[in-house]
Amino acid sequence: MITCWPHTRKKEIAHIEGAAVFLVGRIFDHSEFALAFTLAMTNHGMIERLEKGSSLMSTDQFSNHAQSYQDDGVVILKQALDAKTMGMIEAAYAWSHTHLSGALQDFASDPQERFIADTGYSVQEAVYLTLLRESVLPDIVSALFGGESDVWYMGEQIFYKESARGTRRTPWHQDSSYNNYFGPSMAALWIPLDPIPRDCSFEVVRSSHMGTRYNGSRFKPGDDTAPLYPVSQLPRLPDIESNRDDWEIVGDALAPGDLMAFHMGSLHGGGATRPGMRRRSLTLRFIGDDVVWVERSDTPHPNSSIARRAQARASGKSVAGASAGEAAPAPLGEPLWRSNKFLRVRPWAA
Ligand SMILES: O=C(O)CCC(=O)C(=O)O
Repeated sequence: MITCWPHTRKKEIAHIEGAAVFLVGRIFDHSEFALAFTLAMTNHGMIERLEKGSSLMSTDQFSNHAQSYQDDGVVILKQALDAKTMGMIEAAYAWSHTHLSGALQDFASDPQERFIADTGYSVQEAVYLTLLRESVLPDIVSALFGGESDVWYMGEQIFYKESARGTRRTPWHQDSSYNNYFGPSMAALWIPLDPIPRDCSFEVVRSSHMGTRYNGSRFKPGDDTAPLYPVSQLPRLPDIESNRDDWEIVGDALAPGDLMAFHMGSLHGGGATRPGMRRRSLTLRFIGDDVVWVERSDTPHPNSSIARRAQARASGKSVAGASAGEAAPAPLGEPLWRSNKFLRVRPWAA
């Protein structure tokens, strides 16, 4: 039997809010395995604001978000990071931006636009080691996972957008379409390094981590839903941007010190930037002990960033993890952490 997590259009979400739903099962492309998930009985608030000027959130405060994180696949944490942590984040971002890798993705839609993303797994670099060992970020992830699981680091991604005329949107997509692992305990921390107005901010479709998994976007200028996999059973991404009212979109104006945590199966995208504006963000990805290798055998479009990433890896360049179109380093269904390929960050693997 195949049981899917519920679809995530607004009207359908209304059916699951306020009710306890026990769901077993999940399709991971061609493979299937069971997951158990209990959804909240309460109609929860997703965004909790701290008083401006208050000190760091305590671990308890992060734990208070665990249920809404599991239900919604996203939480916004305002002023969760102090100046010291932001200094560590700035240092890590600066290192990545000055050491662009073979996995560099250029998404600019015209020559004047600067819109790049770069992905790495830089645990050999002091700035990343310090950030992972000493900052509160892995503790936030541990709390959002419910405090029971160890936490492993999967790699970082920087985004940089700047143009005199403004940059295009980051197309809606799910990270899970690009990777060959999945499970309940997955978290990406999206951390802005510049103040970001609401219309330029990062956005996530609420509870979409429990819905359909779509074909990826290959970020083609002028066609945001152009499929990553030309031949695939995964349905083409819906045109969320043209039908925003049909989707429960979570986002807010953000400032340094804020962050958004999202499940890597969530539909997410990023606003266009305004003329002259610079928007820098760092995404850090983590998993818990219930994340397993899944099949992702579709062949990515040759003119896609994911294909270029695979080529970079094949030519010996350091590129994070394993991704779509590449063989999993361990048997399907096996927890990732057993591969010993990823740094355990909580408890710290001294
Ligand atoms: O910053 C953005 O606009 C998009 C970020 C994103 O897609 C990610 O962090 O996975």
